[in-house]
Amino acid sequence: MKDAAPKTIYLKDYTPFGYVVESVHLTFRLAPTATRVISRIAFAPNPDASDRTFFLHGEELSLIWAKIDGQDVTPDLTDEGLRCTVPDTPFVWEAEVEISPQTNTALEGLYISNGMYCTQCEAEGFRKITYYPDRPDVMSTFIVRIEGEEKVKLSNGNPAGSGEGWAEWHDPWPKPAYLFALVAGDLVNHPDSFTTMSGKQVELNIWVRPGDVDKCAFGMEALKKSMTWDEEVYGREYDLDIFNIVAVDDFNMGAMENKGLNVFNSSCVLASPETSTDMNFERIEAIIAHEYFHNWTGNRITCRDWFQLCLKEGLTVFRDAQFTADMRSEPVKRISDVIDLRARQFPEDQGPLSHPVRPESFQEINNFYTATVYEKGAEVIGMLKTLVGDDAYIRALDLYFDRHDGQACTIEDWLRVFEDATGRDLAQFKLWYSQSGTPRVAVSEDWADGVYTLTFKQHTPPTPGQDVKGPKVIPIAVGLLNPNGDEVVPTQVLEMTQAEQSFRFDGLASRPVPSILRGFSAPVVLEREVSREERAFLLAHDTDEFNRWEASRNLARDCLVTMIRDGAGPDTAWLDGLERVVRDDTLDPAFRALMLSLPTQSEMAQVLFEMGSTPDPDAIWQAAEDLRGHMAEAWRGFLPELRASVAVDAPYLPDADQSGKRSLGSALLALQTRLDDGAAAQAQYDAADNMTLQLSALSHLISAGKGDAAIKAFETQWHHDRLVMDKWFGLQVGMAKPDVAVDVAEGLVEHPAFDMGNPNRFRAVMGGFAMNHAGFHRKDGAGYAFLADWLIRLDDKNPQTTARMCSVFQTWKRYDADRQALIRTQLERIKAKPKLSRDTDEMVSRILG
Ligand code: TYR
Repeated sequence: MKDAAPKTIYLKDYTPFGYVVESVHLTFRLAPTATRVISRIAFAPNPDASDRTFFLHGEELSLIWAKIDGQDVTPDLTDEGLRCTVPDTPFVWEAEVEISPQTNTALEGLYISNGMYCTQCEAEGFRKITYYPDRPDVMSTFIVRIEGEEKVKLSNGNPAGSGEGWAEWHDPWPKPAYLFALVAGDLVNHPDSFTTMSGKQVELNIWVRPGDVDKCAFGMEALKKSMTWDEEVYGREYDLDIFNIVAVDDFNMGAMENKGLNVFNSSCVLASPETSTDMNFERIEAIIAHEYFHNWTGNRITCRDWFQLCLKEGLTVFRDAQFTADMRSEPVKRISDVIDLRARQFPEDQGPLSHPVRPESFQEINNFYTATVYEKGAEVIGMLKTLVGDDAYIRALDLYFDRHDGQACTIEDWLRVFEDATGRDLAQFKLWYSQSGTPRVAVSEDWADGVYTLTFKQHTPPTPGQDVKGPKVIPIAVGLLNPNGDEVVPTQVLEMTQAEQSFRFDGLASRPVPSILRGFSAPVVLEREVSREERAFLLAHDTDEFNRWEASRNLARDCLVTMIRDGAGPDTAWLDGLERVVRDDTLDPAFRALMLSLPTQSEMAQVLFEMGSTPDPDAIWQAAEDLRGHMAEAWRGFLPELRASVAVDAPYLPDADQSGKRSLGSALLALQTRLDDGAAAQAQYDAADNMTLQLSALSHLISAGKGDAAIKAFETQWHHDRLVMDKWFGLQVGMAKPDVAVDVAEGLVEHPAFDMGNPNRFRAVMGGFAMNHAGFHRKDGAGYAFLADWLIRLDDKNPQTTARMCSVFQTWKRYDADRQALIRTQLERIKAKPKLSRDTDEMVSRILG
């Protein structure tokens, strides 16, 4: 809790800790409100450090006693830790503390979720467990003894014995404290095993509450696929005898890569066809892979300090995206990732929360687990791979693992392996890590005497704390088509390094049509005057699926803009082109479904804002409605038949093929619902034997205003299942008509199953509400006030989730003066809350600017 002025921590101030930790021995005596933690830690002076201050982090701990080399000591205690005089030779620190997992609602450190003990230590939760140098560059082996009556008691590493009321674990791999984990409870497991590439047997387990054991099989398969993939693609083998995954109901994030003991938000691991959608399955597969891949990129090689977070997260997101592309469809994965990047990272990078992929300062590190660090961090690695080529990328990664195994590293270390493996100078490329903001790249072209020239100008607008930016290295993948639609220059990567730069193409028979930024080869905004005809041409002919999709997306944006601003009718030429793609059964249904998904209302608000118009959320909503209505009418003749042609009549599988068909079917059903008063959606709802079909029908019924019966039926069917009920909460408020969204949200928080202490439930309602663009931005400000009330309420209990949710206000400067004033009032009201957490205080202050 903030008492004094919040303290800012700077990257430039890094110094190593004065001591190395040679071993850690922990004993836990579990009790809900009085758990005892006894630590024995061997320290030695660190020859690489000059400052010998002995400071151990510790928060919300009651110190019972402390000893150095067996002698009682009395350290100086503060709210943040302790200081003590210590010998200048190796010594053993011992201490006993008491903590209260039962009352830990912040879900950091050791807490109890649904009767089960679990921990979350990243980034700085270990200091709520015992006194320790809680920083990622202090690494040690751990021996952990757990005492308690719980049937199952787990920690990191390999099992090292157990008996009545105790279990011991040894982790032989040195690790920072943020990777520590402990779980204890009456859990059951879904067991399996894996033989690694060198023939070692690894025991695998997914641990869950007794009722959930039938929802583990998919996660287990995903784990084994991930293990195989990391061996085959990166040559990385697993390094312990056992790998445990635990599902936890109350969790602030998605999942956590603790060494040998991954802890998952139950929504990110439990799956069954009846309770999970295709999207859930795909996400679970990706998150299991992500956490597993961290074993090498994060655990074996970790971060020197939290400014280097992207070193493990950007790389691991990049790796999990490669994995998903290999398991499913590469273009579909790429398009979906770009949709997500634009929806979450672009607004961040273009607003008051903008920060570099490697930030240079923070007050609360929890606030920097962002789309910029994760997703833009992954884009930066994708660009690096594009620039050096696939073979050199693998050589650089091999060097990275060889050189840095067992170390806590920096972005400088990371870039140096690429420089050493390729001979390239990456000094300019490094700007991607230090400069915030989304670069804008303007394109112009010239055609004369058989020479075609593309000229690019790059510019990155100012962002908080960074007024002037230098030009970055931007890989621009380009292909050229001739007027017949044949590709005359296949994809090549233009390497832009200057503020303005031209590239020539000789020997062309006629003026080509360019396909620029294929595969979204860099996270930039392309600025180019393109006629509708040219976009329609690319929609019909581009060989790059991403750019084919992009052409249609741009046509959709243009169409919506003219409808909103000029009251024009829809662009029927684009719709004809779109119809051809949607009906082309040689194309992957998943791709066709993506072609059908329209820009979100929030995306349209950003588009209008960038064009210099003030977005009106009601007008945006209306235009999207009109456009969908028009599409439904225009396609009335073939909708039912096309939908029937992609119906799956085989037992449910969550694979790319079936889920692509269901996704296209759902997009078509959305349109059909506008024509038949919900009859087809209700029929799908009634017949559904899997959650994907059931939920898509429910969502279309709700948005048509015909959902009342299905909402009731759904609740009756699923009231016992927390994860399914999260969907029920989120969908009702997310799909509600804008004029009733606030009322729906107010009703849902009165529901007996609304539980603000459970982050999934809180996010389902509040996140779902904020996604309801026009509902949230209701003109009278009722939406803003509602959300602010709940953020104020949650802050005392769970600062991390509160702070994260504040980011829904980050785009506030897009809107009209009245709405801005209403939002400002709410932000100031949050800011004025007594005892506001450091997390929320930092977020609100940055958003206010
Ligand atoms: N390191 C985790 C991941 O991305 C994310 C995480 C971060 C989880 C902080 C929890 C947390 O408190 O895989």
